[in-house]
Amino acid sequence: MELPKEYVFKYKGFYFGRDTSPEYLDTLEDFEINDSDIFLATYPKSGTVWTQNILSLIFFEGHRNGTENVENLDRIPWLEYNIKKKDYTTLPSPRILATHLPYYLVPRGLRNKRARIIYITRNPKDVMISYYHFSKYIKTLEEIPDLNIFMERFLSGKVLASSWLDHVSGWFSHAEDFNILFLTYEEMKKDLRSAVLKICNFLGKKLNEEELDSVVRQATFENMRKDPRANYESLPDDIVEREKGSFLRKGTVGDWKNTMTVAQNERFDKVLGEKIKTLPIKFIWDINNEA
Ligand code: PPS
Repeated sequence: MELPKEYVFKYKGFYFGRDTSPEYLDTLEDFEINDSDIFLATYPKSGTVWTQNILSLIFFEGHRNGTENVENLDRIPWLEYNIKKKDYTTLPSPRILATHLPYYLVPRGLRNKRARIIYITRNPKDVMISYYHFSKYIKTLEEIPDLNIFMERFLSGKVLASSWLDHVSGWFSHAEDFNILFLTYEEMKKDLRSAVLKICNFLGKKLNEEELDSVVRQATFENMRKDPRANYESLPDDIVEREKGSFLRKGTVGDWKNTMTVAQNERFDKVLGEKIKTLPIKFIWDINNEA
């Protein structure tokens, strides 16, 4: 089954949304990489917007102290969705770009291992539930109100960004080709300060205690929700269905338990359970129960 063409198209085996084109994607292999570049790579709904804000707070003093009012979408734009048709060569250094690309479609220059990549994973049940709600909120995604149907799409990779498992296992099994730091949404949730420090260490950025406190405070779910630079609420009405949700929805670990039935959970485990165990990640499925 192929997906409706008005929402997505397939390029080199991967589903993209209509905010990009095959012609633009063709250029990305040769997208010129600077040694100072930073890429934030994720499968959708894994903590991209959160980490975008953390990186903005770490690197842009004006963002941290509130003297600059630049939205994260402009600060850290999407590589493959150049929505505002910006010239990315003019971004201030270090350039920071977000991407949902699989490892095999990123610019070739990243393989010289000088530019840095941060890859965030999240337990796939929470990813799926977050994605399910998101598809109702975003008009450019096909809305699938029935979770059973959405789950089958998700499990078979018939969604924008294709298979969660292929994305995660691809990046992990090719980690040696890149200069990459892996983090999980759940570790950020459990101890944000340590996660911010890990990011700073990886990126060679030194913050004093006060600056670190400020990053952590402004990157909490509650504070980000209130921050117009970080909450994506300025997206236009032709993209979002405001009454149906928000980008920062719940921000918790284990929300899948509130939504999936026992049967749905069993079905999920039947398809992905054994495969997940082959990944080098110890997923946390519920913040109160790490088994
Ligand atoms: S996207 O559309 O791919 O860019 O989505 P992404 O940003 O990767 O993931 C969205 C989920 O991340 C949650 N989020 C946060 N959780 C905790 N703390 C903070 N600060 C935070 N910011 C964003 C967001 O709420 C989405 O998860 P759900 O479960 O839907 O709430």
